[in-house]
Amino acid sequence: MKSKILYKMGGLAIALSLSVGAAWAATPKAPPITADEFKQAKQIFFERCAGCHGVLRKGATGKPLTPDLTLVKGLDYLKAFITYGSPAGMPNWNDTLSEKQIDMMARYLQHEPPVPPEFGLKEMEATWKVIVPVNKRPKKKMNNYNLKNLFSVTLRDTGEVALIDGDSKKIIDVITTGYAVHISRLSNSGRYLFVIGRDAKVNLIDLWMKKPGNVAEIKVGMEARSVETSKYKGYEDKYAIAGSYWPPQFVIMDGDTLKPLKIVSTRGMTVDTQEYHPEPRVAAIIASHQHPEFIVNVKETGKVLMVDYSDIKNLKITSIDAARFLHDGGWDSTHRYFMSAANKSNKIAVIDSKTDKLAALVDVGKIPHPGRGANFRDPKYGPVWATSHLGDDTVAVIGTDPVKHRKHAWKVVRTLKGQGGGSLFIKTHPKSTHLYVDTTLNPDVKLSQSIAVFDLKNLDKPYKVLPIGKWANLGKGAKRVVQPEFNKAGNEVWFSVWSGTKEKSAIVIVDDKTLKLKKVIKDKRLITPTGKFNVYNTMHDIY
Ligand code: DHE
Repeated sequence: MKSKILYKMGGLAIALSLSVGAAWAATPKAPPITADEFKQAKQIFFERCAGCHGVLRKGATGKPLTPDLTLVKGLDYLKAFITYGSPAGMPNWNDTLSEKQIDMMARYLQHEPPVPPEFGLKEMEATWKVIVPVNKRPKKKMNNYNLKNLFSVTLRDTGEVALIDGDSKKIIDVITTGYAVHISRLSNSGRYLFVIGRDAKVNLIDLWMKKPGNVAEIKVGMEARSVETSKYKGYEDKYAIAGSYWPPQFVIMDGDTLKPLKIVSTRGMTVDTQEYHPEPRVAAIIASHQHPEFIVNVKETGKVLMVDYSDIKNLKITSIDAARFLHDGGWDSTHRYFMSAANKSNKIAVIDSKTDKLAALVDVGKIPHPGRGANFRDPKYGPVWATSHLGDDTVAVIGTDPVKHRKHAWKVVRTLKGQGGGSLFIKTHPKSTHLYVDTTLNPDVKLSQSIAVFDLKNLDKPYKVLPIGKWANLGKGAKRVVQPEFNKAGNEVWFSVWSGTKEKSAIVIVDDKTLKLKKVIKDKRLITPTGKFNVYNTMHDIY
């Protein structure tokens, strides 16, 4: 069944078509909630809360929120908690949700969570559309864009991505996608752009068309964060994979049509206590360069799955025990070792994609959150990879060269002190001598609006602070600055600035050499930009 609702998000009213799934039964002792409120609260929970608390509300990065716990807390406590957040990492929602919505959410949380439906091949096929068949697509690039310096930019609250020309800084086009696209990934050839929405909708965009646009789409579940494409020699552009939070599973698809081929559940036992987990969500996925494999992080069980796609009918999966709460991560500079954050375990798991074995578990700071992390050459310790943290102000720098710097490999060789906790992403580029660290979720507005820059030639020097939020010149109100991303040449860094409202979004571009403001992109179509993915850097895993 489909219904239309109107709801407010950071001052922005949005009409959304919603698929209404599971049935709902009132929970005795819980405060009253109408069926319509329940439906709205369910959608807000899915869009804003499920990422941390889990669809079944059994807890993940965030606390469990099942009625046995929430009923005891009561309405006022829950309302205050949602309004003001907590120092432990719960954001404050009073600038995103209205008072009425907060009251509704506090009541909703005291009711039994609805169990969303499963999503098998039949359900996926029912949503699968090939918009432009392969034989109707161009045989060569039909536009004059410099695709290698194109950026795919998530427009969070409108369910779109903007394609921005990195040379002219102009928006080439805005393409309709799933809701709040989480990441963009490029096929090995750079022709196809894959994006995945929080609502688990995957869009395949052909960048060779005169006007790049959607050529296929599919919904692979109810909630998802990751998509990737095959990169091993002989399999370039052949397969795509999407991992979902709900249902907990991944699906391998045809790379040029998104036809679903093989669905694999990730439900199973945890690596430590070896007990059953009903909702082990698929977090980061990365394509191996060593074997025809996808590397799949299963968050709650703490397993890294090496999924061999060379024979999909007789699928071989090597399961590596890492640590619970696997989340995001990226390659070391050689593209052999996958550095994967087990965030609530405060560890980085190092996966050797050549031997398909765990190389090390490295203890780092509190709740590492690298994005894809940052690779550079430390003056003293050689090649290193770094992560910042959500839970403290440090940057952990880990040695990654087990051959020439064996003593330092898979050890934290330095701990840099950044601006504060609440960091989401960290970035550098082989051509840069700077390391950029955001503090997007820091409760101190001064910090969430600025970026720390370390000098990679002298890491003992204090970091510089770039007032990105101020440079965006968006008027009063708290801004969040998120995700540094380099252009192809490695001489510009792009930052998203958003405050949840239509009028208050921008991309700020900094000259990497001078650390001075180069350009601010503002456009009425540029609404709540979050992740930005440079085609060349994403294709070649450069970070
Ligand atoms: Fe993300 C990466 C999950 C919140 C923007 N985020 C990832 C990845 C995962 C993930 C698993 C790695 C994907 C990969 O590499 O295959 N993110 C989650 C969550 O579960 C979480 C914590 C809560 C949620 O409800 O989703 C969450 N993420 C956010 C945000 O609030 C951000 C800032 C904006 C948004 O989307 O609402 C956000 N996440 C991003 C971005 C990346 C990302 C931009 C890719 C960074 C990169 O450089 O690769």
